[in-house]
Amino acid sequence: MTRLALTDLDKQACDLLIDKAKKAKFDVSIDQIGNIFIRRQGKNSNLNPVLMGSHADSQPKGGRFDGVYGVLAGLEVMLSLNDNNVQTERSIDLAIWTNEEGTRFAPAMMGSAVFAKKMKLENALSCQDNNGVTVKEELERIGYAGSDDFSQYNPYASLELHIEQGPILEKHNNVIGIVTGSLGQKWYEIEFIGEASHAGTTPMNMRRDAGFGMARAMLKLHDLGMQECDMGGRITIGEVKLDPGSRNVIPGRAWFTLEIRHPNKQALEKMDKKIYDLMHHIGKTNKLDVLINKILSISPLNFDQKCISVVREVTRNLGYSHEDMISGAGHDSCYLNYVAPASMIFIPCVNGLSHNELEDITFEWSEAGAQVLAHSIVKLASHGFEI
Ligand code: HGY
Ligand code: MN
Ligand code: MN
Repeated sequence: MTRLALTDLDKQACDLLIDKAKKAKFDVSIDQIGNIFIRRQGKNSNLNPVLMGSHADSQPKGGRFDGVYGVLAGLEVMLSLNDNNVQTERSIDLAIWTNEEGTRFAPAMMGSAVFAKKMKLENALSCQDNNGVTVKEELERIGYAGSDDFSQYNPYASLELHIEQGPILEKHNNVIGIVTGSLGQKWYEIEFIGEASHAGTTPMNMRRDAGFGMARAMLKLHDLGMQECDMGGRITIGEVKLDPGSRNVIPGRAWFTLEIRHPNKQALEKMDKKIYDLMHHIGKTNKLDVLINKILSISPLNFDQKCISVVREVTRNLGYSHEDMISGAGHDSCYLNYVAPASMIFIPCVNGLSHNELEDITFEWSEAGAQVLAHSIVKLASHGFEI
């Protein structure tokens, strides 16, 4: 699956979802960053709606369930309420957040960040992909540059159903993860700048080799990640570019992405400081300039206790095995958590694998997640329920 944000495949998926929603007579709105809101009307339109949501975009060579499972389950919940003539007090909304993965256009969770006013719309619209194409140009090209104003939209509560993308639930033989919080994360783009020159004529001690500078940095960053391993810290380098990128030219520039994650805010800040110190030390000792651009910073967070208790009570009543857990992955709910009582529901994935074509779930897990989402959202939307 390679359904990158704002590509024709992303458009195709969203067109399909909107078509299903319109056939079921749900209202559909699209905001200026392309977030899609599908509404199933409740009895009392004066009350704030309850919100489900997730994303449709995937990683390159990613899985078929990350994000889109939560969207399809949300739509299935709304269609099942129609089939059973269930009228809820509050309207029920389903959001499809633009560019959750942040792989084509960094940073991640862009649509929900703009919605939660944690990223300026104009900054998001000006983000470029590797070919210099902007978010704005692509939204216009695929017809998702919406104009519906959601700046005053105030969800009563928000739930997101998602695959865990990790090994814990399957290992513990539990079907439902009651998600109580999420790791914090920071994203950087780092570049070492040396001097391109001939691979054959330049003696080793006269080089300013950005490539080997980056290699030294990568090893030191790996050590930093391993030091934090037992405390739940993580460090990943996902993309690397050498310039000019020729096998017989000493790289003059070496650019790479770096992301760090940690459950503890202080530890995350300490890792952040160590990264700057390390990179500048490597630059100095290897006669290289260093550019560090931090493009995302989200603190570790706790989801809303009331939302969590609704999910836990529903899961217990439905008899599904479950456990509390924090999310290693970032999700749109991390931003929703700033603007509404929010929490998440996880189901396992086979061998804990995600962001990989082998990502898979069982029908039983899929159904359990959808049932917990359905009963939780109906409870939150019911008459007299106070969060
Ligand atoms: O990277 C993440 O945590 C998410 O999958 N976008
Ligand atoms: Mn996801
Ligand atoms: Mn993902």
